[in-house]
Amino acid sequence: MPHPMRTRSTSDEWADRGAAVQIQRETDANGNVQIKTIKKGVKDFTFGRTLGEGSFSTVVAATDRQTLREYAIKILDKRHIIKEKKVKYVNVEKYTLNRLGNHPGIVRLYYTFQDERSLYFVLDLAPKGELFTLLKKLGTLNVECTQYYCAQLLDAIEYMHNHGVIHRDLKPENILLDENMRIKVTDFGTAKLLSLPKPAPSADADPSGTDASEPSTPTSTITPIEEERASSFVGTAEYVSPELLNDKSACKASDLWAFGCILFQLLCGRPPFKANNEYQTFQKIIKLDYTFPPEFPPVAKDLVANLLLLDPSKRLTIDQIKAHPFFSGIEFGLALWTRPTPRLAPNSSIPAPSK
Ligand code: CKG
Repeated sequence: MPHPMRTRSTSDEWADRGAAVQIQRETDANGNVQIKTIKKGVKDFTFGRTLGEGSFSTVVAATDRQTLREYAIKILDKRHIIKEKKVKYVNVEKYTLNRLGNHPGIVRLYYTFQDERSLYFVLDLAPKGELFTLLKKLGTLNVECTQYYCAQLLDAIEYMHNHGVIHRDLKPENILLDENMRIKVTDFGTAKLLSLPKPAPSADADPSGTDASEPSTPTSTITPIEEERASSFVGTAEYVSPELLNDKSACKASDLWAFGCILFQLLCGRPPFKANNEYQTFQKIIKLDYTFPPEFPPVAKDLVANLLLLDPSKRLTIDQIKAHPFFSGIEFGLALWTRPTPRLAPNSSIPAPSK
């Protein structure tokens, strides 16, 4: 006989069961710590315009009814994900976003909840859209703007890598802009999660030593995902690294290859490797077949040339990139996220590609 509760499964009941719970500590005027439990579900948001659509998800702008704060909510179709065997990918995205919750240049995950049909990821809204759209509008970016956006991107990549995440699909379409025109990296659906070294036990640590946001046995749970994905193409043709094409393996330096492609593209309006179809683009990548326009700034040329190297171990490291003359005068760290955004302007010495 079916359990009486299970036959009574209404949408409302689901919205409650699937609500996300966030514990917030607040200190009152007397210095006493108050523990507040915040429960969020579908009913707490007003859903607005669609920002993007993928094969398994739709991203919409939404407003928290109580605080009036705006978010982007990614709505994933549970039946479709299960049917297409993509459950692991959704989990990887959630674990990754949970790991990367505290960087100004990375879209932050605030809550996840579900109802009968869908999973919901409540994320930072980046209201100014894609860096790619800005680039299309201006044609190219001048050196000052390129330095600014590339320094922010490098800072975000460093944070990801330090937290055991390889993005694997960095491209201008996945770099969004917040209300101050600063970057927010998004789309961790194809990220690779690396096992993190176990932190040394501290006095206030959870005695179980586990992180509720990730499986408690990272090696057994995460490794099969890495192996399985290493054998299939991940990423976007123009930014994919030669090691992924040749050995089907991605490493941290693969994100720095994509970084080099993006730097090139911001300055001259087109990616370094582009052909009429994916196959020809891949051929160009594995042959390192690209050229700089004659007007390309020599100092940027030196940086790109030392990133677009077939052997990932020969590419500059993040510390070497920061110390490169292209970034001279740039203060990395928090200052990058508080300094004013430069006036957005194209690179007048490089002709914009024809539209
Ligand atoms: O996670 C995602 N797949 C995702 C997110 C995260 N997709 N989008 C929509 C855009 C992604 C890049 N390509 C175009 C669609 C988002 C997203 N978008 C925005 N803010 C936050 C997120 C969270 N903002 C946009 C504003 C204007 C146009 C497009 C996006």
